[in-house]
Amino acid sequence: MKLPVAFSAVTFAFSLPATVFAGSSEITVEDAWARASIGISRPGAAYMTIRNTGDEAVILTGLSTELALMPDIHRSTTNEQGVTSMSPADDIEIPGGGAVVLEPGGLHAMLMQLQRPMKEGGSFDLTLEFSDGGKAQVEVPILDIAARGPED
Ligand SMILES: [Cu+2]
Repeated sequence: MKLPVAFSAVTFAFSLPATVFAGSSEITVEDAWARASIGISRPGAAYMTIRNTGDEAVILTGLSTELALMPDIHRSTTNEQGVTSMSPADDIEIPGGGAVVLEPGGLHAMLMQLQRPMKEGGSFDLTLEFSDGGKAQVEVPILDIAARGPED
């Protein structure tokens, strides 16, 4: 499923194709999804594929959303003992012609300090910020609490 993204807050009210011009490169966001939350005491997470169809690398530097006061990009890792932990990821480079996948067990958009529960069937807007000043806004559908991947 491709979701619409838009270049800036000025234009996001319009329905645009799933392409954003982040400086010299073209970024598309595909297959965004999130799980429903039980409440707001635990952080939520969102997943997606960020594709760079341009020639030059673009660096994802941050996130913003009205849903959470502290959104951040995290990376989960599992050590040799099988213990999984996560920590803030450094800037994420999306190479020209490449893609970065945010998925359970790996990179994810961590949504800390939720402002409201994430209810199945709802959605929220998430803005990706890039090093060249470009922004991509994606509407993230909220799937059921046990979802493992995006809907077709
Ligand atoms: Cu996390």
